[in-house]
Amino acid sequence: MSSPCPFAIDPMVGDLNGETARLRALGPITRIDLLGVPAWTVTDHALARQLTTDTRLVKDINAWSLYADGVVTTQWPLIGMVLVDRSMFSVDGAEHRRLRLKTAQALAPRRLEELRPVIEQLTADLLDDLEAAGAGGAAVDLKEVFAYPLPMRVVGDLMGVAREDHAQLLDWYKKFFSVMTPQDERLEVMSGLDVYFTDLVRQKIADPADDLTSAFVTADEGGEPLTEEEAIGNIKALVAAGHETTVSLIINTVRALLAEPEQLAKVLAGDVEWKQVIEESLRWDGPVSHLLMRFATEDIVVGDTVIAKGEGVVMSYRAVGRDTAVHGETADEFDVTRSTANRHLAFGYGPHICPGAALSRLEAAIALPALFARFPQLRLAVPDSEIGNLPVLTQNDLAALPIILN
Ligand code: PLO
Repeated sequence: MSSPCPFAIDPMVGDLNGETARLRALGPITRIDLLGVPAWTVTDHALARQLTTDTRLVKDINAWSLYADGVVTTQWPLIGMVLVDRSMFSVDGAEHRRLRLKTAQALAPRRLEELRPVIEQLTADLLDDLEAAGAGGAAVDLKEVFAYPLPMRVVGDLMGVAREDHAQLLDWYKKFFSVMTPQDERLEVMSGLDVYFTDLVRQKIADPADDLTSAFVTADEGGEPLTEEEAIGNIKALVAAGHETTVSLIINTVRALLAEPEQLAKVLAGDVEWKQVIEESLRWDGPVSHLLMRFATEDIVVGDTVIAKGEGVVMSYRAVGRDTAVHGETADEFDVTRSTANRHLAFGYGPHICPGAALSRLEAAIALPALFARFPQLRLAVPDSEIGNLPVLTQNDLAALPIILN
């Protein structure tokens, strides 16, 4: 591979804002080191749009030289982010459209309206739990008690995953994402998930119900049934993406507002819409720091850089959200009145753009106003500088958000 000494991404996520700034300073596309494995990463808005729509970049891991040559193996801690079943996350072109169609239909804004009362009820239940946990002015972790269970319940209901299995799934995903998990344990978690979702698919084939898993394995207006492997791959992608990211959207937004009381006041006074707040949060402190990965099927020339055939390309969406060419010189600041807020690429771009974007926006648009309506005195229980990230390299995952309710 070309230039030496790629910029090493800190697996412990000690200083996310500093890292984002340093990455951006290295230019629109730069070399990074992901736990010993080199790749390119894109930090520029225009270039991210260009490359996420470039058909010479594909998601199929077999196009990656380091994998094909046996340099990257299942011993690499991030292998689970790229070595995935055949699914809408790993396939391109016409096959990708086929694999995505049933999901796109189930997550279309009109269909999501049916979910609104369900999400409202789940939110109300969790606010009760929160009130109980924070009674008497006790500090309580908003992540653990409120934000963390909500998206899992929503995506679990959508996919037909039984409520009693959620704790097990959440525990597995925690271990899956953490770089601290020993690799043999991570591989065990991955096979646990595989067994679990294989069983789920077989059960829905035998006894279809009104959920998206059943839609995958039956013929409907979204087309013929997917194969068992495709259904399993899609479900794994949806459950992981559907719960992990929305948790961060909710708590990162709360954190940003609690750190900026004047901005919060504008929102609570109705001068700024929640919709706008959510977009600014996605831009400034979105759930995904680095999206792994696309692979070049031929040499791609980008300015004076050549992405060689077989090399991997990451999208550093956090850095992209701070692009001054799009958001101006104040791009590093959280500002709920920013006019360019909704021009972020936090959900990606191009054919693989997040199919769950509308669902996550709906969850946040229900959860956030309900939280502040119920607890108008909500405040941080620790200084903002003490809030840290989990050791998760790709995601922007707070360890906890300690708050006091009233
Ligand atoms: C999680 C493990 C699954 O077996 C495969 C999979 C598919 C979709 C990925 C997800 C994994 C990790 C989280 C990702 C999601 C798509 C969107 C989500 C990357 C690898 C984001 C953007 O965080």
